[in-house]
Amino acid sequence: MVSLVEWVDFPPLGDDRGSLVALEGGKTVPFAIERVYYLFGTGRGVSRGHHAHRRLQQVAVCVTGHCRMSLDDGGQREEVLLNSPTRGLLIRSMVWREMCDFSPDCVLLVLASEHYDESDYIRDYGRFLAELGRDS
Ligand code: T46
Repeated sequence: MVSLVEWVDFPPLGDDRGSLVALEGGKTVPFAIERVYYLFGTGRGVSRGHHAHRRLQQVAVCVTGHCRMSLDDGGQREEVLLNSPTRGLLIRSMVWREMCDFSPDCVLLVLASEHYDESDYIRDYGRFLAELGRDS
């Protein structure tokens, strides 16, 4: 079975002054970037996400701290730890995602292939399975 976990590596361009990572749409990021947002200040014990996107593709990079993300394509579920500013997680369309275990300093940067569109969200797991053609 093909893994849902696809990492995108961002080589650090630092020197003795410190580190720098460049994120370029269509190059280091495998789509044109239409939107950037970040999650921060997530409280202890809070779980976020709990949805899928019909079309949207994203790359999530934990630039500070750490959190966990689970990915579910309706057939398998995998969980990863996001804890590196030089490695992003590619989240394809029609993948259910949940995030938890945010460290207090976690800043999760997300690069998105489309502008914000609430109609692209599937926020009900049964509906997600139905749109995949699977029984809940
Ligand atoms: C995702 C995970 C990783 C906007 O108005 N514009 C935006 O670009 C975004 C992303 C959200 N919003 C609004 C919608 C909600 O009223 O901000 C509020 C919080 O969004 P949401 O509850 O969807 O947040 P998360 O953390 O559950 O999910 C977010 C992204 O929405 C989602 O696409 O994949 O982060």
